[in-house]
Amino acid sequence: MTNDEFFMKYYLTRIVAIAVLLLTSACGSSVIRGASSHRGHSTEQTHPEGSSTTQAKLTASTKNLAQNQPISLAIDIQDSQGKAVTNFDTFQEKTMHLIVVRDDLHSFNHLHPEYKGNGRFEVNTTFPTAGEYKIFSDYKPSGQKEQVSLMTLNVPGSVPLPKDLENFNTTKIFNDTQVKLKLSEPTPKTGKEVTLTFDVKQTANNQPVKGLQPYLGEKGHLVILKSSYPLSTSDYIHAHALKETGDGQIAFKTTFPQPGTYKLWIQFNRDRKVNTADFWVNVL
Ligand SMILES: [Cu+2]
Repeated sequence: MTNDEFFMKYYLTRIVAIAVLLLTSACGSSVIRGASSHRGHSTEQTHPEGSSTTQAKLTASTKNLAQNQPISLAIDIQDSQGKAVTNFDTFQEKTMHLIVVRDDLHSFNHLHPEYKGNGRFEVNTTFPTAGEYKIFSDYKPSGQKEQVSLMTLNVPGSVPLPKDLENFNTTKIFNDTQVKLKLSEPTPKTGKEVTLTFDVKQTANNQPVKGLQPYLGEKGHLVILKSSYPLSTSDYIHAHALKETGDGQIAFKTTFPQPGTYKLWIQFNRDRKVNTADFWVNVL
């Protein structure tokens, strides 16, 4: 088989797979239902999917998804009977936090869909590469606990090879900012609380960055996902920053629910620009 033939066959396989997907989803539209469950990994394991109280329904503005193509996503939050959930509490300054990752955790996006009423949220975005994306929507129906619903969206096309192999560097440098991760335990253990401290310094003089501005009401935001296939809501941890930390320090306490490899994305606001640094951590 020549290269051209190989790629033609590859694309045809993809197209057929997507056609099947569209045909099997309701009414031929790209609507995918996501199961939901209470946030928090500890309750997660004791509550099977069946105990969901709300669900998220995803509708993409086009059936012809492609990488780097602007797309609008609508997310409808419904109760277990399919009736719209209409009232939401704000937390961390937003009514919904949307974490979009490619299933291999190579791509990360944190969005805030706008509430349009009648249970519907909308957001515009693009998907940087082809692949299977998992969308975690984090929201709080009024008077209820924070909920996490999971949706899936497939973006067809050829998947590029990773630019570099994942590394476990504890220092990340971008432009004039350096972020160093320190763990209270060199190798965290399942079920044992660990403190994660991120030191944010200026690359030029190695001095702590002073006066980090709040990002969504906190000094920083941390999303943690366990590398799994398929990803599920039990792999998702949204940690809250500790209040009392020094200049350029953002700290979190968390507990890893299972052994495995986790990816961490720390987001913070330096000079009105949100920076994202990612790290991998092994948990025994
Ligand atoms: Cu958010």
